[in-house]
Amino acid sequence: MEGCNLPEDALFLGFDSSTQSLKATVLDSNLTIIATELVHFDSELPHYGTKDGIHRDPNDNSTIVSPTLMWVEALDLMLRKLSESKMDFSKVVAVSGSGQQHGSVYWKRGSHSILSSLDPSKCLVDQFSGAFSTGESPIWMDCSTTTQCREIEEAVGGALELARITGSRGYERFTGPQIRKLFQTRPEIYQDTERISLVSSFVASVLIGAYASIDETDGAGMNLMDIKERKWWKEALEATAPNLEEKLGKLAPAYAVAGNISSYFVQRYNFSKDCLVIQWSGDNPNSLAGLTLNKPGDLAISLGTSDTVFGISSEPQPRLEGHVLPNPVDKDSYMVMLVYKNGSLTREDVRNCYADKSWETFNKFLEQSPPLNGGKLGFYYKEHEIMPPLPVGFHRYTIKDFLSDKLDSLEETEVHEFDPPGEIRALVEGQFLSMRAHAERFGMPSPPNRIIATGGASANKAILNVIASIFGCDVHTVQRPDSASLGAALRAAHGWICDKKGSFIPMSSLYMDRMEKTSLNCKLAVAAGDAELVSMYTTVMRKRMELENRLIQKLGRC
Ligand code: ADP
Ligand code: XUL
Repeated sequence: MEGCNLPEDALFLGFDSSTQSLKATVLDSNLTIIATELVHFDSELPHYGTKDGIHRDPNDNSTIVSPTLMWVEALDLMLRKLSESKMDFSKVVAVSGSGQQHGSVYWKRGSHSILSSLDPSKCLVDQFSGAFSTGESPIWMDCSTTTQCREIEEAVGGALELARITGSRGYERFTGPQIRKLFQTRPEIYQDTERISLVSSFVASVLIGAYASIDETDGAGMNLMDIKERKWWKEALEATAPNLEEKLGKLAPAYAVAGNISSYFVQRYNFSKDCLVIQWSGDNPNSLAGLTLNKPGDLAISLGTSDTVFGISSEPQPRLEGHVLPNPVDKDSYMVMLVYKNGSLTREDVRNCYADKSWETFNKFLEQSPPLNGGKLGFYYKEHEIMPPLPVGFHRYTIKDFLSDKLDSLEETEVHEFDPPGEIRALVEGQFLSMRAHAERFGMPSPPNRIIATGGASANKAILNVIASIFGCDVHTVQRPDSASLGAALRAAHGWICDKKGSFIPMSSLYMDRMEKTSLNCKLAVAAGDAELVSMYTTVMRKRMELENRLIQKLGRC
């Protein structure tokens, strides 16, 4: 296979519209990062009143939304910031992007004409204020749709059948159950909606000035798509809401062209009218691309607002736990993924309580406390957890004879609190013991060939050390922790080259033979932990799973 050259002067722009911020990465034709930028929602757009990018319903903490217009205004601000930093938009030949998965946008009837007639003398936010049938987009942190999940599962023949066809059982944050809830509780809004976008296809729509398709990878996060056929699954559509297919539009591969950038951006920011917008996709799929994950034994761990673990598989078996999605940069293989809702915000919460609100103190405590924590184990759920499904609550135990192999004689004592170093270690070890146990149960390799860590918390070496000790493999990192916007920029280049060649070409042909010279190159951050310690962690992991099962039996789903 030959490598592919990109035009010498070309730039590729990738965005990531995530929970807490909008980020951008610009790659040149050598796949070197030449610029990055960030818009932080809470601090830079304070008039939306978000905390961590979201609004929680004060009367019902399972309902979580974000203001749709905030994402539009963030794009205004991002483009302004990039242009003030002398970004030459005329050199951008392709743009793509990443969106937090599952979140949905409801376009009001008639809004296609707003999209197609934007006035370049005005900012975007003023022009979109009347475009949505509801201005609040449900996002991935919402867990208010348990009833709808069970209804959809039952209608299609059970949870396992839904998982077998769509890649996942019914999950509260998935877009299908969210749409069903809207249809059931606010039918007038559902009727007044002409199009439903995901966060990813929403921003792509703004960029092309028309409704962009949902891509076949992010589409798998909806409980509506047949992952093998890469088409909407009629039974699931019917079980969700009436006339849904017409509101969703067609699906498209992630590497396809969504359209040319609209004249609004050509006139206002001097983009070339030939600049292509490549389909946007979800943040985890974009990270998979940005981390250049292509071997089945490689595992990625993303430590952003959510913690996720994902890898590649050629013949995955969807189960009641975890998710299977089509690989965004390959036509035949799949992406397998586990998702934790209690990621960075829970680490921040525990840090604020026990480590003076400082990562430095947090790391000092982590390093001060011994590996295995003397048998102190913790479950920290600041949010309703997905993996496993457990409600908000902190549970701490000390385990007697924690290194003995006997599970049936597990003796635990529930305690109110540990000392601060013990709290920090129980939190971090607990998160990664759970990740390893669930990844193994899902059939992910054990030990992995290597782990590539990304996301905000992957900048923390003390956390990476714990990962290497628990999983027993090397941990690598990329140049910048934002692999989602990097992956989007890389996918922009990939989509552009597929379009020029007139057919799909493997993504790796963009960087083969020159990986080390690009910004995609991973570096070893921490070498695999000591084998004896890994085996002791295996024992403790089994005990933790036993405790987790007991908690599920006692407390049930969220
Ligand atoms: P998202 O893309 O989901 O919005 P990011 O990947 O940008 O999130 O990660 C943001 C999170 O990174 C913050 O909530 C913060 O807790 C975490 N973070 C940043 N620096 C550190 C650090 N040194 N140690 C641990 N966590 C960190
Ligand atoms: C994936 C998920 C989260 C969001 C966060 O299923 O819910 O990782 O994509 O942005």
